[in-house]
Amino acid sequence: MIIEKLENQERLSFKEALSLYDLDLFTLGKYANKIRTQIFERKTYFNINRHINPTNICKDVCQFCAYSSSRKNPNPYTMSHEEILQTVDDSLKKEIKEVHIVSAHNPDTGLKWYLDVFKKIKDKYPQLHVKALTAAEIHFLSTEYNLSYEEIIQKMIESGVDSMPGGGAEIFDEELRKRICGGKVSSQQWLHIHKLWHNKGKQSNATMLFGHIETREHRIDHMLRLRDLQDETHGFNAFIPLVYQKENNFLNVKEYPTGQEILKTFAIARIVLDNIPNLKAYWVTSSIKLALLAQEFGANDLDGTIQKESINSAAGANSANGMPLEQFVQVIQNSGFTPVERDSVYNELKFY
Ligand code: V47
Repeated sequence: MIIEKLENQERLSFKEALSLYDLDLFTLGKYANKIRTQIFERKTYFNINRHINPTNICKDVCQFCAYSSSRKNPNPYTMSHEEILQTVDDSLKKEIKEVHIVSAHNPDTGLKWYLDVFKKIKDKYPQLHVKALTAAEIHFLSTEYNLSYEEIIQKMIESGVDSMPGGGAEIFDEELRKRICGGKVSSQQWLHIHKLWHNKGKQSNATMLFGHIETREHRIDHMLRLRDLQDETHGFNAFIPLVYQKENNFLNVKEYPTGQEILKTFAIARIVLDNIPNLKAYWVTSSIKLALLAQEFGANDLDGTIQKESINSAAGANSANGMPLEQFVQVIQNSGFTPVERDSVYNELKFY
């Protein structure tokens, strides 16, 4: 019986995990929250960070993407290193501890443009954590410049990249992946790149894009592939379910997933991913209100203040300017949780 397994916190099979969706929301929430509370009590983690998206010119075509300039967004741009450094400089006034740098796959900039900026940031601000280059970008750089994944990873480490973000995972099912983002990094390659990164003793995150044309089966399959890799490497810090935003792209999805479906997916992730410690409700895609509610359904992390966000706001999310620190702390407190500022690898820095 599934309830017995939940009571005993036993590991679930594919079929059992899928059957969790048939439970009512509160039963599911009760078990997810029990696990969350055992590990984190009422603490909710966040960091003071800055997202930078240095170019939107992309040789790949993802149906869900509204950010790429080759799609419906007509404003191509590429930032110079000086502009990126100036952005970091400005953000430091707001006491950021992390820069999260993710770009499109721009074939015109050259490899140095992608990599040298990390070294420049690190030389100038050695205390800053650089989270940069998704597995999709690493695959792009590897094919574009005829280098192995290992070589790109070595260059990232030499340039000062501290950790890898979880982007580009989308949905691992190969058939579906072909339909929504055929041509870019495959599921196998995405997982392999993270494994290579973990084998260097480094940490990363993992995302899942849901609420578009995937099924519940696809989501469970996605989570189980991550659970398998995590058993091997233990390198994933956080799992981040990204709620699909439907504006300005080419994936014709009329309906938005319900709040219930989103919360169930968070709760199931907390239960199924028994080896990934942190479950991040990325408020940018779930909305802040649902992210705060997700704290009761297994989520223990709300990402951060962000300051500026281009990828999801291009697709309709209300996140273009991030959220001021005071407000961020206050909404977490008002929702009955204790905001805890963390660093990028989940050391606790400050309790509010
Ligand atoms: O990989 C693109 C997604 C991701 C849409 O590692 C969309 O801490 C929703 O990966 N609707 C980039 N999502 C963001 C990302 C991320 C965010 C926060 C924290 C971390 C982390 C990683 O955004 C892309 C893609 O999966 N995305 N378009 C869309 N229409």
